[in-house]
Amino acid sequence: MPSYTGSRINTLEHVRIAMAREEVAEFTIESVRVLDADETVDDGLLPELSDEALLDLYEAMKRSRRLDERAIALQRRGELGTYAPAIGQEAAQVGTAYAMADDDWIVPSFREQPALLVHGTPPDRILQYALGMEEGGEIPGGEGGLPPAIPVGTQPLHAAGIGWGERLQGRENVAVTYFGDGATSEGDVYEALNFAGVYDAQTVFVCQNNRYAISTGIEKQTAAETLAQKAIAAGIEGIQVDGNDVLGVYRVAQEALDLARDGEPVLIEALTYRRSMHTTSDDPTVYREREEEAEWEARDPIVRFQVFLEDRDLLDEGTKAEIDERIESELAEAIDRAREARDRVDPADMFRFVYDDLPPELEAQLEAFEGGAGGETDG
Ligand SMILES: Cc1ncc(C[n+]2csc(CCOP(=O)(O)OP(=O)(O)O)c2C)c(N)n1
Repeated sequence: MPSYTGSRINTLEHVRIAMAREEVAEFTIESVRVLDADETVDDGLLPELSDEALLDLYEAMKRSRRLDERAIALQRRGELGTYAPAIGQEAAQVGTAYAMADDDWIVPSFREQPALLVHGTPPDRILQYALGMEEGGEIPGGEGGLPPAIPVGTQPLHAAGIGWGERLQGRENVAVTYFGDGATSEGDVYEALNFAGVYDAQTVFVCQNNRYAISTGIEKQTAAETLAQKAIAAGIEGIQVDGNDVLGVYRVAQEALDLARDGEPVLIEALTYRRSMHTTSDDPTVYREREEEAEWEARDPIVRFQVFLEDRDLLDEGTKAEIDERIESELAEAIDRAREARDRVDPADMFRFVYDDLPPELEAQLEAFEGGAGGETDG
């Protein structure tokens, strides 16, 4: 009778060796990259995209980057609430969203500016969301997407349900949902993958492994080698892609969307890096090294793609300036529209639509607010 202390491990190993075992399942996870950080291109994998489409991808990434930069500045001036920049993650999102059809569903978390812009949400809506306005969560046209989800890991379940609903209705649309590496530690994400597998949901799960969940590094998130392999237990396809390579991401997303339209859900792990703060309330300098940030700056998805376009004579100084000017004027107009929308809102609305009868403490806050106390309540 083996004792439980000291000899436990040996005993288990002994049992393993003694058992006759049969291999019942085997799997591999593949990783895709078309455009390397050193600008090597795998021509065989290049997606079929016109020159115009390639420039579109570039402009979409730059538009999102500039929106983030302007939003951070607005937040610092006290004009916006908390804002979560996607700086560094543009390729992972633009590449996937660009492969979607207009009437596919986008099911975002809270850092999805690049994907939302590509899927047709105007920048002023995104700013309105950060202004605390419910209209900011609307998808233009009223369908084809859900508002941002702040509770981590919840929205993949919604996407699995939507993807199943599309299948039940005999339609071809796919639900594409975005979440982070941290979200994969939430049970909801496994439930979503599992449900999608069982019910052949028309869903693509895009996990942006940006290496951080606020200050928690990826090494504390999982003992698994990849996040893509989390698909295996759910019986669905899992694939990894260099998330800073917009061409690779687009290529993988195209295939994933095709599979999902046929009722085969896919989990994509896009390897990327959150180059900026978690949100405007965060200071990454307290938990990560400058050297690490510098390494990823060199792998920036926009710079990498810009060099590719320049090498192929698709982008010169004139075109770059045109793109920058267009983005600046679009964003200036969007900021004006967001400010106008904000000025039309009565801030006391926040007290009006949750309760039929306001609880006493909120009643007191409302009175203080309307009495011009400027929010100085004890709530
Ligand atoms: C259920 C839940 N727990 C905790 C939080 C607080 N929180 C907000 S973002 C975040 C980290 C999310 O990390 P990840 O999923 O990797 O996404 P990323 O922020 O990197 O895009 C946490 C813990 C939350 N919003 N919801």
